[in-house]
Amino acid sequence: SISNRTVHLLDYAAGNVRSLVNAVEKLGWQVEWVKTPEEVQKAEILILPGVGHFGHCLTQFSNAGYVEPVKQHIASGKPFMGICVGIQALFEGSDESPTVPGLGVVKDRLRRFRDDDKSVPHIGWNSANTAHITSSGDAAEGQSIYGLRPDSKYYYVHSYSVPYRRGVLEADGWSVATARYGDEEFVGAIARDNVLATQFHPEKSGAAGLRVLKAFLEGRKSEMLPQTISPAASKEGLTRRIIACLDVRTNDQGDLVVTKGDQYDVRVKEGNDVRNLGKPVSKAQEYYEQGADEVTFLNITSFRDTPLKDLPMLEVLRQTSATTFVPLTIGGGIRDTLDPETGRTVPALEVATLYFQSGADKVSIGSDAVTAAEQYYAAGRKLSGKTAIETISEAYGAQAVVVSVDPRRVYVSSTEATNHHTVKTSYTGPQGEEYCWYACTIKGGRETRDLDVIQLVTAVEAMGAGEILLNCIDKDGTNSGFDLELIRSVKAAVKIPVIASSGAGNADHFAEVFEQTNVDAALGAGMFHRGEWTVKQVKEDLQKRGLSVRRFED
Ligand code: 1PR
Repeated sequence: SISNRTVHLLDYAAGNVRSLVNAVEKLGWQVEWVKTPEEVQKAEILILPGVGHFGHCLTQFSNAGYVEPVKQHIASGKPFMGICVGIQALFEGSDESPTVPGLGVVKDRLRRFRDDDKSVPHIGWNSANTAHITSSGDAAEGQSIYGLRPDSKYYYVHSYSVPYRRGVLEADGWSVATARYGDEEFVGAIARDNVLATQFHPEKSGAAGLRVLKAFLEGRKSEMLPQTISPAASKEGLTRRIIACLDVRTNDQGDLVVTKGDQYDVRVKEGNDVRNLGKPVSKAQEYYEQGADEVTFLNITSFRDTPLKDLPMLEVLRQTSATTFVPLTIGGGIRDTLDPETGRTVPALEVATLYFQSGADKVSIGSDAVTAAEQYYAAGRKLSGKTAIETISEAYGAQAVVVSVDPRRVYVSSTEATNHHTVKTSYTGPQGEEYCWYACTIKGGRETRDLDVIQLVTAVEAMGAGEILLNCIDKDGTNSGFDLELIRSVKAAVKIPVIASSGAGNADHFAEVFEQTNVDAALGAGMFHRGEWTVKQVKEDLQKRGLSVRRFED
């Protein structure tokens, strides 16, 4: 018998569904899994999650025989919710995989965002604006669908979307919530009768997202907005993303602690202990409550341990994803790995899957990306199809793969002194050199390679990486601000989003990097761990300067 608070999730090897389970359970509902097409009919409320590649997901979905049973569920009038690829599946198809049909429940198709004026994938917090629903008379003034609010922000991570054409889906009876990215207005969510579908991830959208999930589970399709909220309140567009980063390693007693390097040296001067700045799970929760838009864990001793033995790191993710409802990135040790217990080499894709199943939304690849890029150039810019970036991106989508770059400045007297991509710098070198290039390093900066950051980011973009985490060893831990010259040169070289990292010491540094470069996100570590600043204070400061940030919602 089904207790009246059971919801069924259709699990077809999508990405991180653990967070969705955690969100549903936090709202007081219990999750049952649908594992076969026959089991679909026992579902009263059915949620179709989905992360990653449209073609990959829909092919698995239809090969497993789910198309008809899911269409019957929708036709039966029982509640149905699609999330991310789960909304895309409802359409007729996507340019991402032109030969793979969608369910065709909604008459329209998905197109790729243009990347001539903005980064693609579209990653971050944007609107799901229902304001025009009331203006078109579909609903009374101030009415909303499923708790969506015009001034709330929701977490999106996708490269394909349905362009919004006013009145078209509405003519088919759909209510449409929209968002704007650059000059493209697109569909953020749709609702009709028993169906709600969201391009954003409600389980990753903090309190605003949980509000939508709760309204769906409780069948509250439309409700009046609180008086304090006027549809005009919606501030269009993607907010500036502020990320809190926790460098994590085992201390000499074997406990996982949050630490922080000083130009990558994490040992404190006196006593030589590993700097211990707290417990990973509680620090992540603290930053979530301060309004961090994402949390990143970097397991900085990973090149010693094998991730399979990194059960503590998997446990940290399981615990964090139970209470922190914003995207989680995990880095450190994502590569083909020899498991000493079995003597078997575990492919990077299997290692990444362990992390996704534990609650990670993105994996970050550092050293292995440098090795892959060196092989890419050695093979004459030919893709092998076997790298960690390619295999994980193919299975989980580009947006699930971050490449973490650990560059250090190499000063040269002139541009002719090296074949590498140089920048003219305002911070002259020790002998007054006016040019420098940025050399990639591996093993946490312990080994410098003859590969520059432009070569690296160009290669990994070609392999299907979805985002660059751009650190800088010279700036790391200095509280002197980000390396704007490095950031501008990388932003000019790739179309995928870039996260500025290393050197942040105060809110001015965040304002500076957003005002003086077109970087997509900015990350802080030490300044937050040492309690000098909270994420909330940084965001309030940016707000005062007129920069769009997501306000924290309880
Ligand atoms: O090479 O795939 O196993 O990944 C290792 C990961 O660990 C990489 O992402 C690498 O950047 C990171 N890492 C390795 N060693 C260190 C170290 O510090 N000894 N952390 C390290 C590098 C970069 C950021 C840092 C920012 C901001 N730290 O994590 O938080 O620089 O710091 P700040 O705001 O305090 O200046 P793999």
